[in-house]
Amino acid sequence: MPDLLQIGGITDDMRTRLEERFTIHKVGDDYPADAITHIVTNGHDGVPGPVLEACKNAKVAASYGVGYDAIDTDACVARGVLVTHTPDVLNEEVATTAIMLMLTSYRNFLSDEAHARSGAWERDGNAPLSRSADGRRVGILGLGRIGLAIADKLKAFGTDIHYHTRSAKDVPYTYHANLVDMAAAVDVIICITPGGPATHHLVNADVLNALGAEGTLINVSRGSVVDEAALVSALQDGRLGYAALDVFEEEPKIPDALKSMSNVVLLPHVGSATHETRAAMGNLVVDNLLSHLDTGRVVTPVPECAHLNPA
Ligand code: A2R
Repeated sequence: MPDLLQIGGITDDMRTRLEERFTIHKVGDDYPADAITHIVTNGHDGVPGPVLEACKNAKVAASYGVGYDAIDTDACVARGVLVTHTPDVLNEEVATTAIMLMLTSYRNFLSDEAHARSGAWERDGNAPLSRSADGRRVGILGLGRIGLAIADKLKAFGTDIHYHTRSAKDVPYTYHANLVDMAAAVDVIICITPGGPATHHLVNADVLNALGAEGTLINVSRGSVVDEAALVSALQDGRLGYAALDVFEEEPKIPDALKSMSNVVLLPHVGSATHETRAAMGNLVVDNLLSHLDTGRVVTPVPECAHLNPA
């Protein structure tokens, strides 16, 4: 059986399917680098440079996740390694996470829940009023597969939808070629671009200032897209009103300053983390690897590697 290198964790279902066709080796153990033909990894661990260099005969690196900014695709292409990811199967889940972050922030559900649970309702009376999430102006930063799913779900809330991407799309939403201009025109920004150098600190102090003292920043993309130090400072100064975040620059570290703010909602990068969606993602990872074994082709190559996939 061909040799597969496992970087990071895989689910039991993935292991069961993979073990039928591969001998699995783990990256922390002694592994026969020359024999490795396939690699399974994830969007957090990627494929470390020394591993890629050691696995000279690797043909495929299949990543569990849609974002692959942790993988050096140029280095993979140079070595003929096809990188795959898991687009589409997580669109609805990540979109739901974004909507839940927005609703939680606007409606103060976390403090309301604590008010009910702690007995404060009986003791002190009603919880404070919150802000309505209906009829808001929302700017989606990155209107791709997930961004479009977010827009669809927002329609249920009578949202006026704006977006910023590098090129305008054929959609009935308001396009802003300039991100600061969009920030000034909306109540909420939802970040859902890929990570990596092209989007690093796209949301900077200027964007946060334009979003303003009543504005809300939501991030379900990558921590690197937002300048976290500028975010903390804008929230501390009251230049930005609220933030609701699923991703951070130094995961799993979250700045203490954010943890202490009541106008901030924090999640531990759970955008796609349901049994159903993770199972679909795991299946797609395995489908990519098995398809390569059976046909030489993969199912969902990342765009940078698509030319390596035989026609
Ligand atoms: O810029 P465009 O027209 O290529 O639109 C893409 C946009 N985007 C950007 N927008 C502004 N400035 C940039 N530098 C920039 N780079 C990319 O992000 C497109 O509308 C969107 C990405 O869409 P998809 O490739 O379909 O990605 P998907 O599946 O929606 O996932 C987005 C990210 C993942 O990479 C993970 O980091 C996270 O969501 O889960």
